[in-house]
Amino acid sequence: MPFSLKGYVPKREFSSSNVTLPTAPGAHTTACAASIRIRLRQEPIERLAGDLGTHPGTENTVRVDLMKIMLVEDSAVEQRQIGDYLKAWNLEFTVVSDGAEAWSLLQSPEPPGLVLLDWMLPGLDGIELCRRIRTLGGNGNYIYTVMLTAKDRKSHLLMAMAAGADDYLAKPVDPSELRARLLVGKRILELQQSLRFAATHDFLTKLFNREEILGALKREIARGERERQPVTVILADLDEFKKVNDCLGHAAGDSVLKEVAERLISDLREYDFVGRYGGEEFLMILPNCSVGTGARRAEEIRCLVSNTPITTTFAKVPVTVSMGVTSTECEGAVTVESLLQQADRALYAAKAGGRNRVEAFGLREVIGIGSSLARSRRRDTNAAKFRRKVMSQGSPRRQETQA
Ligand code: GH3
Ligand code: MG
Ligand code: MG
Ligand code: MG
Repeated sequence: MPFSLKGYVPKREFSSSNVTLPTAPGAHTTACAASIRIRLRQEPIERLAGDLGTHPGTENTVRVDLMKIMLVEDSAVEQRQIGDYLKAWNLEFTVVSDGAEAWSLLQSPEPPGLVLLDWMLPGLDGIELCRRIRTLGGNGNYIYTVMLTAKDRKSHLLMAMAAGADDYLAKPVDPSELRARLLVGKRILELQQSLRFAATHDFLTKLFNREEILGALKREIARGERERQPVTVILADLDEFKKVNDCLGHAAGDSVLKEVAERLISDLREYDFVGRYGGEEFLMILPNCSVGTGARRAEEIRCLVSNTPITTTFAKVPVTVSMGVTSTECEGAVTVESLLQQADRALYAAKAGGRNRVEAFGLREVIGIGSSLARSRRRDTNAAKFRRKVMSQGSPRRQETQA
């Protein structure tokens, strides 16, 4: 996410503090009443020797802090012992001594990836907490749960697994066994994250896919309503893109799509969203942005896409884009469908008006892009001439045909 450069998952930062774990029985009561957050230098996981070390992260994503660990344990002795192991391995962790408090932290927007969970706890016990953890996951993040307990009968093991635990570790905790459990947890979390990324992102451009960008739009409309802030939507469509494929081949077309995606991302703010809406269509969402500002932003993006030709294996391809802009401020019921319909109509007007231009739904005069339209048309003519020239010279298909 939180890409969120929208389209990705945001990187989290943790507060840095040196926290002394409680040393005497009872001392933890105060120290752990609030969760203890520990950040161990700058490189929390990466410096772990080998096995628990780096995980690759997917291109264009920002890693979620998969191995941020929460230790839920009410015994000061166990807290210190397990805490010492985690510290020695340079892992980032939080200690909580009460089941109810752990539950409230687990429901936060950025919960830990892995929970080491004691069975017997004040407030909620570990089994109940485990059951509740399995009701979470609406945001797609899996929480890997390892139950820690002195109970060692097979029936206990079964009970923990049935409640939703992923693994089980007998107390007193042996460091090698703990490390082994963490390794498995890390592997499962990485796998889960890569599956989630694949399910929510476009394979080629690594932007949000259609379903995900529409989900983001729905959420942003609701947020805008709550906060009484406008949300602007930009629908962008590459001009005459079919010709790129026809003349230079599909691979060149793919390179163009990837580069355009990069250019779109580079011009957006951290809290904007961009996704691949269809073949050569992109949808951008600009929260807290009026339609006038949105149209000016679209114009900036249009220039960024068209100003420099895109280098592909076969040729440099001049690319232009047309855009339709609308916002929740515009007339009409504000729904995902109505906004998309308005953006689509504005985009259609941009295409009909000669391409390589921005049209805003119902606000053409107000946003004052009239002067840029003349420039757009001139550029469009130049770009079209250039494109024709490139296509006629650089086309591998044409060369194949001629041969
Ligand atoms: P217009 O200016 O009217 O939008 O013209 P256009 O050629 O861009 O539009 P049209 O809808 O005729 O063609 C869109 C093309 O986009 C056709 C399709 O082959 C191509 N396309 C869609 N998805 C991909 C893709 O993933 N890779 C490549 N290389 N081409 C794609
Ligand atoms: Mg206990
Ligand atoms: Mg299209
Ligand atoms: Mg097109």
